[in-house]
Amino acid sequence: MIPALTHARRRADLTRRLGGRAVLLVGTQAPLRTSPINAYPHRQDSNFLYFTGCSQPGAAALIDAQGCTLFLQPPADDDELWHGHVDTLEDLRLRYGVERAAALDTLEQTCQGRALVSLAVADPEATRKAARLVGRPLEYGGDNGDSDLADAVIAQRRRKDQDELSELRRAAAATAAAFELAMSATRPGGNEAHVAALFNAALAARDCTNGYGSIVTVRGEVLHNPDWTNPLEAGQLLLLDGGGELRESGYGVDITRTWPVDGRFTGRQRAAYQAVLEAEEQAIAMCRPGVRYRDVHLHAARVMARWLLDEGLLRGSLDAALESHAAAVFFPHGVGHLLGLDTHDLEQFWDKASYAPGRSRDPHFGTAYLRMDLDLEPGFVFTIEPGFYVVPAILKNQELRDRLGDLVDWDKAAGWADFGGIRIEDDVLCTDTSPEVLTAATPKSIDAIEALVGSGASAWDRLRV
Ligand SMILES: [Mn+2]
Repeated sequence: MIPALTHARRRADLTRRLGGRAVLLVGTQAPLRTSPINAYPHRQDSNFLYFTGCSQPGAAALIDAQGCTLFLQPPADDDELWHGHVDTLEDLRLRYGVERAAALDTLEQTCQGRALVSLAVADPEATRKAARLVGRPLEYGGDNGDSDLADAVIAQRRRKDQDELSELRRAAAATAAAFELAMSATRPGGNEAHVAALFNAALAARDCTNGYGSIVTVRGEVLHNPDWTNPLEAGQLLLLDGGGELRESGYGVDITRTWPVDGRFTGRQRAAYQAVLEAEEQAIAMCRPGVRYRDVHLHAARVMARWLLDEGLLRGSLDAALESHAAAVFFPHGVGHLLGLDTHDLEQFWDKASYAPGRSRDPHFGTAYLRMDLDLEPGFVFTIEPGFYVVPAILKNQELRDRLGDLVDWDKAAGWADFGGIRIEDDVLCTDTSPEVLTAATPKSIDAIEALVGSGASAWDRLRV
């Protein structure tokens, strides 16, 4: 839980950064699933949570040198019948530690004639409302409004404070337990959905939701495979990319592990796993203040390229492999991204939040997907997640085949068809000295994984239909 005093300190910092300009923040509404009574679970906008801690759908906040007014939907007469105890506005004012709490229908009048800055949110209707109140268009997915406000929010949220780190550590502990349950239950038979259900159950038992749709798949080469329909068979690798998000504060982690369905890595799987693990650990060890994140990515790609050359999947010299970005054929994404209240933290501001001024995306296949290129600072939290994938769409991509030619042994790569994918992902805090791996408790070594997978099948047995 983030204390109300911390939210107050963040608001004071924001006001200071903006030279006293007044900020209007609007919260999101839950998107409807079928009708107003059947909405999707609501998750409040991350900036709104960061400055208020208030998760009430549709709330708004006015922050200026006089403090903060929260605008909230007052309870309806029959709310108590349907929802049990209902807080009064004064209860909520005290809970969130704000100077004033007011009924939502007074927002419009309060904003009238005032010079305000605001931000777009992921809910188009809420964004339209904010735009109307500040008298300017707001567009989601870039500056989102006033660029000074965006800069201030980015500067504040990018460096995690002690309260945020303790939330991330709690989410990491819950997620480690969920991975242990998922690994211990995995064995041939059943399908991906069974593992996903256990993973989610373990998170729910620890006051967490999923920060994003878990990827639970034996087709790990499909990078964002959202389905859980494949049967689990001996000899396959199962990739799980998932993270618990704390219900109250919204902080969550992002972890990937890959393990053999039958609990034993084959020779080929073991070699590939060790290469990815080596790339991941070396990349993590580099994460110190002042280091350019792109160099961390390139180093991970170098470790992978060396192994790919040893394995014969790439040909020629290491220099030629690096210069041509040939390793991206098997490691086609970036090494990671910022993490915090959002799984891809601050991604609503796109590269403004995660690329340093003057830097932009590299045009090369692979590096083009690098989501971050900042010089690391203490307090930054981000993922490190190299991988190895055998992706049919890449292997048959004629443009890549023409460009890379003999640098890739395409025939040999064809012999790896059906390998799937391996990704290993941890969440890392840059400190003044060595990096801290916030997610270190989730089993990762080959020995730990082989000891755990299939070791506790009873929950699994009951779940199988
Ligand atoms: Mn990730």
